[in-house]
This record gives sequence, C-alpha cells and structure tokens, in this order.
Amino acid sequence: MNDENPSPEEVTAPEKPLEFYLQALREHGFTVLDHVVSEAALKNIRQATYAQIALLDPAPPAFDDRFGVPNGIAWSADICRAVTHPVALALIRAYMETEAIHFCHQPAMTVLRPAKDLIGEHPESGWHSDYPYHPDVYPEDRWADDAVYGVQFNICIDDFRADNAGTQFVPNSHRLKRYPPKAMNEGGTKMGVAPHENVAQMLAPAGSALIYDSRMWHRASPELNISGQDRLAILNAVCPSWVRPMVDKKPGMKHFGASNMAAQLAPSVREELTRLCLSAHQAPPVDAPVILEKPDVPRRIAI
Ligand SMILES: O=C(O)CCC(=O)C(=O)O
Repeated sequence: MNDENPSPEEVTAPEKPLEFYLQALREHGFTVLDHVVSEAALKNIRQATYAQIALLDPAPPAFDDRFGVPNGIAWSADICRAVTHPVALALIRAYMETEAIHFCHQPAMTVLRPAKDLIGEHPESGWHSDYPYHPDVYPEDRWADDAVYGVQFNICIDDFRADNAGTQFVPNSHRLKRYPPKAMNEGGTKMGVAPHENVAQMLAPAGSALIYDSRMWHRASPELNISGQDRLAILNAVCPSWVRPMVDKKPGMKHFGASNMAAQLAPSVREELTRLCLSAHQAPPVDAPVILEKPDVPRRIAI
C-alpha cells in the first residue's frame, strides 16, 4: 500500500447534511455528493490506475475511446474506501428505501481518453438508462412501478467538466419510466438541437460522486473531451440485493481474495465491500416486479 494513503479511519465528510442530497435526489433524480474521496486518495488512485494501464495488453487506444481498467478493488485500497463511503451508501439506501443493496458489477474504473479524430464530430448512439433499466430485463421494457430499483454511483477521480466530457443527460427523464427512444440514438447528439434540446452535462469536481436514478437517460460523450487529458471515474450500478447482478461477480472477488487487499482495510470497509461485491442472490419481495434476463435474447449492455 502506498505510504501516502490516508488512514482507514479518515473518512471525508460531504459539506451538507445527508438530507440535503436526499432531497435533491428525490426532486431531480440526481445529486452531486461532494468530498467522497480526499485529495491524497485521488492522487493514489490515479497513480495506481496508470500503473495498471501500463500492464494492459493490448494497450488501450490513446484517443477517442473509453475503456475499463479491471479489478480496482484488488489493487487500490483507496478505491475500496471510495466505493464504500458511508454517506454515499446511506444516501443510496435511503433513496431506494432498503438497507439491503449490492453492486451489480464490480466497481469499474473507466478512463475516457481525450478526443482527437472525434473533435467536432457528432457520433450516433450511446443513450441509455442504467441497470436494471436495460433492454430485455423488464417485461415489455416498461417500468411502471414507483419504487426505485437502481441508483448509479459514479465517483469522479478527475473533474467532470463541459470540456472533458461530463456525462450528458436529460434532466428529469427518469420520470418517463422508459428506455430512451430510438430517435435519441440516431443522427448524433447536438446539444440544444431536437431531439437533444434538453441535454445537459453532469458537472462535478474531482473527489465527488454523481449519484443518480438509474432510469435517467444519459450518455458518455467522448467527442466532448477536448481537454487533451484523460477523465477517470469509478462506475457502480447499485440495486436492492434481490436484483440479480448484471454479470458474474465471483471472478472479481477471486482477484480481491488473491490480492491480500482485505488485510489492508478497516473491518467496516472490508465488511461493506464484501456485502456489496459478493452478495448472494436473495429472493425478491412478494410485490417486486419480475426483473429477469430473458435467456434467449442477446444482451445489449452499456454502462
Ligand atoms: O462515462 C460517462 O460519462 C458515462 C457513464 C455511464 O454511461 C454510466 O455510468 O452508465
């Protein structure tokens, strides 16, 4: 572990009381939770991520792309602490009105490279809502009930700004309770021009978390990263524990187990991380909708 790591006991505190963020989430389906990761931890996470990128084979493209750096919980204690931030998780639990939550894939470090050939382009597609509000998960791809079954918890390791591809979204689109219509993914996204007239960007300083209702229509916008720099973030799809995961989480936990990371974490972090990353499937409550993968339909997953 890096000597510069903050001690496990040192948990950063958001500026305002939890109720402030919860109210924003309830009103807008979106909030920015500040101070989830300290400056020292951000530095460590960047350093550890670039050490991992150097090991990727084949090497990822340097421009015009977004890629994942796998197994973050096996190589960064700071990532383990960030994804188990107690205020962030309390907020998510309160919004979904359940204590029993889990991650539907392992925390996903993503690197959005600077645009080069994409500058000035308007690539098609990318609009989606997040798991479990994916195509082919709900019957009829409609989610009529009022309960919330997914919250996205994206931790900004770099600032999210207009000039480095802060995530595009349609404010309040979670209220429409449907997947983005096909037209959103046709003809490229020009902000302010129909059907993208209401598109905004999620903007936040490094160290904060974008926390939003998974039904929100949104899109990674690599063409907008004109900063010349990478933009790093850790993506997490959080659902009630009875919602089946998007992917098999066991291989990720094997890496975690083999890494000896557990020994470096405070017991509270280790226990929360294990709960989130390794939860066994639980039976759904009796009034829950059927949330299934239809086995014979090819999966179309975007995170
Ligand atoms: O990286 C981004 O800007 C978009 C993230 C995203 O699409 C997601 O978390 O589902």
